[in-house]
Amino acid sequence: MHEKAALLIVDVQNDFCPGGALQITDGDRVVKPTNRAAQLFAAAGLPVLASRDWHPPTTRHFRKFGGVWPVHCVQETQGAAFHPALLLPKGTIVLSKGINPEMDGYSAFEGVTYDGRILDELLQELQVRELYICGLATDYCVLCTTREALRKGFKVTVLTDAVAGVDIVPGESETALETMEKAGAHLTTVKELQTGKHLKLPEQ
Ligand code: VGL
Repeated sequence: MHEKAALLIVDVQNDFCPGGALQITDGDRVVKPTNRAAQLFAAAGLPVLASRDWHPPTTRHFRKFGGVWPVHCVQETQGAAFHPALLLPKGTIVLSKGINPEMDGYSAFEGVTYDGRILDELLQELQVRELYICGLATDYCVLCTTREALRKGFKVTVLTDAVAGVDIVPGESETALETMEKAGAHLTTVKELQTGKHLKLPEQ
């Protein structure tokens, strides 16, 4: 069976970008390379998936209810919307996560589609065994998603020029990339993807 790759864009949302409730200093830097990666995957006929943090107003994830984070990415708010310059190709599968008020929802594998489907099931159906991961934040959701994908046996490549981190402690994003690499993830860049050496068109 032909096993194919998919692009998984993690949480490129307003609240994680400059001006947002949990802003990453240069979070919006990922938008352009992410758009380029999405275009490449779409042109190759490969699936593009995009997760979004999608919290209820009351969740233990937020500081005021016992968690560590300021209120961010509350369902249906502007802060939870994808960055306005993010271009998701037609057919992009959106996964909403962090819906359970008892859980942080860091990993995209906790996400569900509009019609309630989960990532595991979708990837199996799409015959995807390889994930290219980019987005926000390197040291939280990208890290957790990557680790979970590796645990589940996916081949994982992280696009290092299309990720940015919270870095509450300076250097955490760098450490997160090292952790991902040690756990078995490959690191490359969108720039490198554009050379065409990585993506093969799916077999017809
Ligand atoms: C994230 C911190 C809190 C992320 C989400 O998307 O990486 N980080 N909630």
